[in-house]
Amino acid sequence: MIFGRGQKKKIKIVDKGVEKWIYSTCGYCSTGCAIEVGVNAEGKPVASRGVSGADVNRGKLCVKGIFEHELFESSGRGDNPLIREHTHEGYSETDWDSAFKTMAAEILRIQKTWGRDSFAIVSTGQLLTEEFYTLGKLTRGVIGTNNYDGNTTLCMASAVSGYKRSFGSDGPPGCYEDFEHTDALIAFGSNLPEQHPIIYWRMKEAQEKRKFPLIVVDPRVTALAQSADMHLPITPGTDVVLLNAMMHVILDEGLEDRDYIQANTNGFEQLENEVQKYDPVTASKICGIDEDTIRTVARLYAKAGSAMSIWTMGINQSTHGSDGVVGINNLNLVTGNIGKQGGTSLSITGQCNAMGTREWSSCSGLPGYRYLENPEEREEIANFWGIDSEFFPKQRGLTETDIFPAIETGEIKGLWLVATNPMTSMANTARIRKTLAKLEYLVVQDSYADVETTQYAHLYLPAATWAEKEGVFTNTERRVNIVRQATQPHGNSKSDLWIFNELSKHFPQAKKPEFPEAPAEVFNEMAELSKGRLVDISGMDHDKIEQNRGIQWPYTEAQAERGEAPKPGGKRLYTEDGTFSYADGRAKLIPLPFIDNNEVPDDDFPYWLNTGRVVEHFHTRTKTGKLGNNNKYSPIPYMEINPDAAHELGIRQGEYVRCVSRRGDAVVMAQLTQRVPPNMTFIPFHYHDCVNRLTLGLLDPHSRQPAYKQSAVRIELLADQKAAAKMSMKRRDF
Ligand SMILES: Nc1nc2c(c(=O)[nH]1)N[C@H]1C(S)=C(S)[C@@H](COP(=O)(O)OP(=O)(O)OC[C@H]3O[C@@H](n4cnc5c(=O)[nH]c(N)nc54)[C@H](O)[C@@H]3O)O[C@H]1N2
Ligand SMILES: Nc1nc2c(c(=O)[nH]1)N[C@H]1C(S)=C(S)[C@@H](COP(=O)(O)OP(=O)(O)OC[C@H]3O[C@@H](n4cnc5c(=O)[nH]c(N)nc54)[C@H](O)[C@@H]3O)O[C@H]1N2
Ligand code: SF4
Ligand SMILES: [Mo]
Repeated sequence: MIFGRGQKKKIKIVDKGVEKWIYSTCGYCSTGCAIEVGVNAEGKPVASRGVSGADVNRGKLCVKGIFEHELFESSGRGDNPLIREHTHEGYSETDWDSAFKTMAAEILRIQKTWGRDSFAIVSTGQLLTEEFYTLGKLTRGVIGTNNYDGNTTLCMASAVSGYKRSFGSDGPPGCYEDFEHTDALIAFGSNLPEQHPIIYWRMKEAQEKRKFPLIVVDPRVTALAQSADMHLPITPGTDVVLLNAMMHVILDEGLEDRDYIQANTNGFEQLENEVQKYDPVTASKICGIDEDTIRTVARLYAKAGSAMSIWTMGINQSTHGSDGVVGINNLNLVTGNIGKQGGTSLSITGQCNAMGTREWSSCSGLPGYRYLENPEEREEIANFWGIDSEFFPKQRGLTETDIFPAIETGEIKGLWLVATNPMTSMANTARIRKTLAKLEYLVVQDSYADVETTQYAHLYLPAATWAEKEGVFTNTERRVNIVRQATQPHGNSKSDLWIFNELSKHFPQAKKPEFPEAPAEVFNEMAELSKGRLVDISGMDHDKIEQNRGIQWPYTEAQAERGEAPKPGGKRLYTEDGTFSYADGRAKLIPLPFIDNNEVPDDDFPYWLNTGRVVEHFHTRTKTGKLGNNNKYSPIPYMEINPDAAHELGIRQGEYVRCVSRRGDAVVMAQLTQRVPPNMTFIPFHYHDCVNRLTLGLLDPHSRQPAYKQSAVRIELLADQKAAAKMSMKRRDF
């Protein structure tokens, strides 16, 4: 039978028996999509759907969000706390109370023997904000170690550092609505269609209406680069040079915004002197972008009515990460593109709550963007928590990337990992493995018992995840949105908030902060502490957040009392002259001399190793690796290699190769593609025992973030393809 258009067989949507939809916010990336979890008559989550009235995603979800309800009962989840005395022994199950008793006793023993800072804590960007705030309170107010950081050092540290250096405070100034007003957009090292698919959709919708030019700076022909008006395949690690050269052109041709510079910035002359050295001809030899293109892009950006820059890990994960961010801020300050519609410097965040940890976890300071270095701010928090301010350290301790070397040197003896998996996500994992094995005591608190780090743990604490609990996330555009509990925690796992609260009871201090149990109460504490701060959330509470489908900060108590409804979107920072966070209200223009200090390809290791992500997987695959609908796209480790390079090496599509760096080797399947140039390979970092065996991870001097995207490797075809295939298929594991 021939079907005409009108006679097409109707697609039947399977009735999943949803009885109730529960409001939540996606727990993967920082886009912050509002999502509803459908539960059936037995209370079991059976579906996910986007929330149409939410400004962020307007009903849409990507391939991760749409299957998110499946993760609650995915394999490998932790049921009960597990304990053992030595890491070569098997685990036995224990009850929560015994787990807390031994954990507190071990922390106290280590601190008594080796000093307060010898026990370190490393957390994440994936807890709820109330949990971050409570962990911060426990760490800063009770346990008292200064070696406390999060995986955000692997992710957003350069953005934080760059914002602080330029504007005097962290806090991305723009919002998604800027796409609807901008006249030019540059994306630096950001692959929106795969990593933030719904931000991409928002951007694309806006671009289709107004046809503003999109310029993509990325050494790879990413999905975003494919749809760009101009693609600048930059030499890895040299964005600062491109930015300096663009400013050279802008100043040389008098295209800068003098009025804005005079009213809002310091340091113009120093910047001008530095960028004079970066004429496009000289710069093109370093950054690989030809001089005419540099000039064209600079003119286009400066002449646009409003222009915006976005960036992600291509900038942050570099030895010039913080400088790259400052360079982007310089460009936007010089062209008057901060705090105006469509004119901004917008860091696209990574994890669902990387913003929440920056604002409230006290990792690098104290709650609400307060500094440990500031005596009044120490006093304020100590009074609020009812403790002695002398208990606080007077400056920030080690970052995650410095905590691991401090374990090697014996300075740190105990470690508590909360929702992060450094055995797969840190650079040079062979070294991380040895480091973890050296610890006297390791606690792993994770939603999955089979996460690689438990191999080295003395105690494993099973945590509830995402919509098994309640609290808020902050997304890329500073929007606070709520996760409501849709289902009970798996097995005997508990919310991270409950775990922190219970553990606090096992410390003996007389003077201790209070630890409220209900997430809404914890939120109210943060709201109180936010009054008058940049991150003012004092007009919000849990119910109001849900009613509005998320609220962007700042939203103050005064606004709420005046009955001013939160705007649906479009909120910006620094919209008026002289409102930057430095004492004089001005932003800093900072000169950025470039020193080439990366590992670069040579005769022995002739290819750039670039690393990153793919749309269907999230990070170390503890979640997406277990979900058939996500894992089936890319179940085994692979590399992108240019067909010309593959031809030279005698490698055909689908063959297995060994990739070797100065640190180690990894076996991957070759995918031939023009996405990478002939001198580069790209390997997603989602797989255990794979690309991070190879990476060097040199650190940015300001942010301590690793340069995951710049190492050198050689590539060898494996002689025994059958054995490699067998080994690789075994690794499909989940
Ligand atoms: N599907 C999915 N989405 C995610 C995540 C995930 O794991 N999976 N993770 C989330 C998190 S935590 C993060 S941080 C974000 C990351 O989001 P993105 O940063 O967009 O993703 P990456 O693939 O890490 O890197 C982006 C690009 O940087 C480019 N790059 C490499 N070196 C350079 C350079 O020197 N200069 C420039 N300009 N570009 C360079 C790479 O070629 C790559 O295409 O994604 C978030 N969203
Ligand atoms: N080569 C290379 N390496 C990279 C990167 C790269 O681009 N290239 N990117 C870096 C970046 S940007 C990032 S953000 C890091 C990410 O690195 P990781 O943080 O190590 O990666 P995840 O797999 O997200 O680890 C989160 C862990 O938390 C657990 N978890 C999830 N939800 C919860 C919860 O509610 N409670 C608890 N307690 N546990 C939970 C998960 O099961 C998982 O084990 O990787 C970095 N590593
Ligand atoms: S774009 Fe990000 S927040 Fe939205 S559904 Fe996908 S993973 Fe979740
Ligand atoms: Mo990240």
